[in-house]
Amino acid sequence: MSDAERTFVMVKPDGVQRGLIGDIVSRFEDRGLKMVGGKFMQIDEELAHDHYGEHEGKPFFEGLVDFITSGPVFAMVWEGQDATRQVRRMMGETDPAESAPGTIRGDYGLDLGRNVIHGSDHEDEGANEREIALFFDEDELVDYERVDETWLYE
Ligand code: IDP
Repeated sequence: MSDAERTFVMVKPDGVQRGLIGDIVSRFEDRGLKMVGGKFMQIDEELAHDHYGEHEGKPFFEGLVDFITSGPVFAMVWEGQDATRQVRRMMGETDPAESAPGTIRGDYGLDLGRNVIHGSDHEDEGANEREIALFFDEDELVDYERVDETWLYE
């Protein structure tokens, strides 16, 4: 495999409440990505501010923090070739209304403030590693081989 990398993904509170965890995990599994970390958890104010710090001061920031701390999330780390960019492609655009059918946000959302899923931004160098470190300790990530790996990569 070339370009193997890890990326941070999270089913947001709306996705958890709507029972979409299983479907979202299946999509990444079916694609051939490998889950190497997973944590069902509640985000507190401090973590919300750390995670979304780049948006502090924007008009939607307080609403975003309220939303992301409003209920449990399912935080994950997925590994695979070009994982960060491929997850973003599978997610669709930030606004579900602009997301193509077939993408996660395009299939499950209509509103910008309820877009079901977060994935590290592939255009922000190092965002994946930063976000993984924010949510997971190193010993919570598991190294293993999937049985189909030789059939997924040339
Ligand atoms: P991303 O989640 O696609 O990476 P970002 O621009 O990093 O998009 O924004 C983070 C999150 O903030 C979005 O997923 C969305 O939930 C929320 N958000 C972004 N822009 C707006 C807005 O204009 N109104 C309300 N919520 C927004």
